Amino acid sequence: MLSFLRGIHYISLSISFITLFSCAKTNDVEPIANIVNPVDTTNNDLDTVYLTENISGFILNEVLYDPPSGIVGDANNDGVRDPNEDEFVEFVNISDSCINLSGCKIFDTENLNNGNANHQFPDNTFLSSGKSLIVFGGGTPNGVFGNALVFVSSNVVMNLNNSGDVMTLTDSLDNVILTFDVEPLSNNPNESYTRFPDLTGDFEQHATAFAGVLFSPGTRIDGSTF
Ligand SMILES: [Ca+2]
Ligand SMILES: [Ca+2]
Ligand SMILES: [Ca+2]
Ligand SMILES: [Ca+2]
Repeated sequence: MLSFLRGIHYISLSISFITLFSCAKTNDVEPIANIVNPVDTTNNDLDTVYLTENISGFILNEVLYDPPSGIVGDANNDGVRDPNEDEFVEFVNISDSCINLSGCKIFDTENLNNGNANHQFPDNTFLSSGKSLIVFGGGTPNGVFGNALVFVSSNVVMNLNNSGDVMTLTDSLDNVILTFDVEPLSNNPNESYTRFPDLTGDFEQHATAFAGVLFSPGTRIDGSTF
């Protein structure tokens, strides 16, 4: 475990240099030598921080665990509707910092129990303040998606069971950052659940929130960019 932490420490120091270039507006990189507890203490709104339990403002805004039937369910826009590949989760960085997601992981219940992440964000994954990020279950996403950072699940499809499942996001040290429980909403909606209003509201079915539109990966419910 100690050697593992040393490895993380080494990687974090390496990334700190890259950070300066990946978030162009960064002029005050939060000291990350204290990787176990890297609280954002800077005030200039332009720093870069790791996603940890101590960072607020990383919002889960939309979840499509039940892609609609037929080609309208082709959420990743690769020409094929697939019940697992077209699943997605959408996050938005509403903090005033650039967030480093390197090494953060996404699990469904089954894989949380066996310790194998469905998705792990690669090194040098930085989400700028105000920007969105989506992770599709799989496939070959095709489109702009509101200029979001776009990923496909790196290890295995997310497989968020319509009948009940929990999506868990952890930081790079395996601390749980947030969870989304499908169970209270497990009504096979054939559309996504989105916060309504975006970012601040409770989760509602997307077509109810906005005039029959079934999902909006990377954008606000009305298709505009974050
Ligand atoms: Ca599903
Ligand atoms: Ca597709
Ligand atoms: Ca599952
Ligand atoms: Ca959306």
